[in-house]
Amino acid sequence: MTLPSSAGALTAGAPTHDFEHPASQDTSQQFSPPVAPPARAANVQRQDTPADPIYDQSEPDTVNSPKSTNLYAERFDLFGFPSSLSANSAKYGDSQQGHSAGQPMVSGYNAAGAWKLERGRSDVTVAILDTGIRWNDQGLRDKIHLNTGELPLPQNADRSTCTAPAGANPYDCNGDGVVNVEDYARDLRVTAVIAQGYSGRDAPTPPTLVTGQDLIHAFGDCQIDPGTHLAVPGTCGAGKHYDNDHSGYANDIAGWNFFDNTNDPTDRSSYFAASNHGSGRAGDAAEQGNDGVGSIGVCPHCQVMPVRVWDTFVSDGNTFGLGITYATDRGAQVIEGADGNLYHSAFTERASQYAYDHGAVQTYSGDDLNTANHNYPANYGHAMLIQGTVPDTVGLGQNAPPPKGTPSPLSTAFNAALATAGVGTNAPPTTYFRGANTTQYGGKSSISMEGATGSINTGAPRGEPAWSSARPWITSRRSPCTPTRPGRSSSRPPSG
Ligand SMILES: [Ca+2]
Ligand SMILES: [Ca+2]
Ligand SMILES: [Ca+2]
Repeated sequence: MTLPSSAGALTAGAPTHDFEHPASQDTSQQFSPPVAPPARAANVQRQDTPADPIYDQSEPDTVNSPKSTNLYAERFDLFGFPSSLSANSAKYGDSQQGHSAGQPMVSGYNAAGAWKLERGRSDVTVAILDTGIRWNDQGLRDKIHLNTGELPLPQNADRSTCTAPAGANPYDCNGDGVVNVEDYARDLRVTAVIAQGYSGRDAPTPPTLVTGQDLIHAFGDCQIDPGTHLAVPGTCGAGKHYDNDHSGYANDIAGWNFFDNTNDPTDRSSYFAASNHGSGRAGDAAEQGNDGVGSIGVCPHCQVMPVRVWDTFVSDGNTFGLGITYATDRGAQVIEGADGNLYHSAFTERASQYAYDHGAVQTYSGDDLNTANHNYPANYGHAMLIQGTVPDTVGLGQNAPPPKGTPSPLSTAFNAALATAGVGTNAPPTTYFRGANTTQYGGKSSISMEGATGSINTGAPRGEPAWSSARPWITSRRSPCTPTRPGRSSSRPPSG
């Protein structure tokens, strides 16, 4: 398999292995917890760990900073090994599991093991059917899947059409093997929109960086010549709309907004608890990894297609179904909904069948908040229904000080004493398998895994089929036939 060049190439003088080029390809679960240096865990997953501060900040051998003393401050849900903060308190007790009885419980679902083999590809797209996307999210800004059928070829700073390297996608202006917003970084049509500014812009840091929202504002009214892939003069900014790729949705450059019926799926919610819900789940799946910032998604090289199906996480069923058909027709290999609706819709069931028939993996949240409701479309036959389980001590204990707080001499000394003693500020879990929903719901559950809510858990496993989709034996399942298009008008009403 050839990784995109953005995956990072080893350079002369650099170590011979790193997160992107792991020394080991052993994907198996590990039962040795991390240990404080200079000792070294007998655990390949503690080699070539990603440089994301939050990932393993509470383990004694982390190479990241800042450090924490609280299990719940790190991403132990991604571990395929026991956290050092639970290795002595949480052990497998089921004698039926002879291979692991008496061993420390593995704290996560082994994404760390999977990364030894696969970290994903930019041509694998996860559709996020949720509240939308924050365009300026540092870990997602350049991970948004772009519909090149609705975009003109990028230009150089002198307004000439950019020529991609031979053999590359013609939209890959910077030749890095990935088509994303960075290919428009020197395009004056885009930089002018950024410089002029517009209402509602999700400005990144620094604000001169290009976002998917900027491309929508620069090219969201353009007619694209299907032969030259250039914008037809006089069309951009004229307030008209063109369905250039005949998808049934006009100027759908970066996903679609079914709630407002526009081409701008900016993340918004009228319900405070759903604020940025879609962006959070997108991060769970595909947040940039090994970049020294924040956390890491399960499939860190995959892209996301934002599909805004509602403004909170309990949606209209038929609108959700429209999102499923859209994502399928746009070629998403994985369709995710960490949300859902409360009624059966024949249309949405057919939409779920349609996605299945075209080879798309569907992961939907089955229920949430320690409840036993039966969400749709998770109930349908081809969906992976995702639930959450939580450790028995979740919420008990916190950092001293909190991770973003200012350390005092007393708190620093307290944390140092705890670290020396090998304990954390959280109450030690005795099990990771306290059933939030598994004992209440029965046998429909496809995946029950650590995570405070079904929503969070649906965000994470959608990354897993994504990196699986990057493997040829999964990709080969995809139907070669051209899907039929939904019967939609080729024009959309103007936004706002
Ligand atoms: Ca590129
Ligand atoms: Ca279109
Ligand atoms: Ca990161």
